[in-house]
Amino acid sequence: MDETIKQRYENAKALYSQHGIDTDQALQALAAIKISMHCWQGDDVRGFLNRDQELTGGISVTGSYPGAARTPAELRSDLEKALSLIPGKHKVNLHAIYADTEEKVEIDKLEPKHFQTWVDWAKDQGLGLDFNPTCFSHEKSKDGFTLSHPDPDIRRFWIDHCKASRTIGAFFGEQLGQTCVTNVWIPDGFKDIPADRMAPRQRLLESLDEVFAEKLDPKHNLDAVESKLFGLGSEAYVVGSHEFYMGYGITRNKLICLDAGHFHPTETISNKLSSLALFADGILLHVSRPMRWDSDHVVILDDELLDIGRELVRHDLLGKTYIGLDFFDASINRVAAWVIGMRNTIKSLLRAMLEPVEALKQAELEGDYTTRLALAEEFKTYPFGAVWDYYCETMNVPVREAWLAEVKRYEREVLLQREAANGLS
Ligand code: RNT
Ligand code: ZN
Repeated sequence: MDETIKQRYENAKALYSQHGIDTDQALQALAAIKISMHCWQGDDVRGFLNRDQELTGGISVTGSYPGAARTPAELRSDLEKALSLIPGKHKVNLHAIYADTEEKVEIDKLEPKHFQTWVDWAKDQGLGLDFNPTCFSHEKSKDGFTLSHPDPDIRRFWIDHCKASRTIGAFFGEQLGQTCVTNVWIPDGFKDIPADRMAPRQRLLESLDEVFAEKLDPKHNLDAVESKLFGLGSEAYVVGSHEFYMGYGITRNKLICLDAGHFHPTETISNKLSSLALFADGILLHVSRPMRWDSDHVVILDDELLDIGRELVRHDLLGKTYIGLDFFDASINRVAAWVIGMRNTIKSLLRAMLEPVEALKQAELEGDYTTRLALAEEFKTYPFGAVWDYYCETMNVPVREAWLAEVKRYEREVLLQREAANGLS
């Protein structure tokens, strides 16, 4: 243990304890929280099945930074590198298109065996896995509709794909002894003003009921449904809106997924948690950073991220909330993108744990809003960094920006070699 880090931590600990905040306890609680790191940051949401298909569904990745993973082995290597620079034990979130198989398999026929290598790897690494059906970047979704498609044959295809995905999720959960969250997001929507807003929603409702008809052991798999307000090419109308999935999730006992980029630009998901938690069985978060639109920027330690952390910690929602990341930036080193987003999300939780919540609530109850504001502001410059550094040191990951040198080395020795190999072929 580095003496300076330890000394700074002891000083910080004393300061926080004056407000009854136990930093040791906070760090213990923090170490128990798993964040689901999305695999798709590593290769710009391409996956390994149908690599010739373009990315569709109204989502978009910009940038051409070298070194994107091209194979499951490369992606796993990149994930391992990132995870080695992030404190704690976490989960990896896969999409169906990341199946690791030589077989030419259609996505409605995917089986657990197509993900066996991922499970073996996760076991070996001590990781949990989460899952998502991929209802985009496919011939059968190219007109923009999947589970709500007017053609029953196309609906059938996507229903079967989602069912297959749940089976795979349950397999992950059972094999790894950790619940898998299988999240359904579909792109369905209209670019321009619809004549009928109701019929697609009615069809989606029926399709989902069929997808979820089979009861699965909740210890192995939990289902989530993700809403959205608009996408590229679905500006006028998205079938699976927030209201739709609020109703669906609450009546069908599904986790409701809130993606930070899926609402109006000034609307925040942090402000929704304390409402939703009163009614929903559970919540899944897609922590993302929308800039002017659902742009999926790497999450930074901004006010909204801090507020998400606060809401989860203050209302003790961590037990019923699953935290996942969802961003894709191809303009910077992809491994660094993961490390930055994950470390920031963990920091936001720690920051929240080191706030004088009881004093703030008491001031509020007494109508003393002056104290509430003063205390909240002063705490912003408390030595949070000393506690964070100590946490990284005790968890055996690089302290402060030391991780960057490791990513740069990996870029030189591994990522840039991929480009060189590409150039030769
Ligand atoms: C799209 C949704 C969805 C996807 C991933 C790849 O707007 O946020 O979660 O980003 O499934
Ligand atoms: Zn999302």
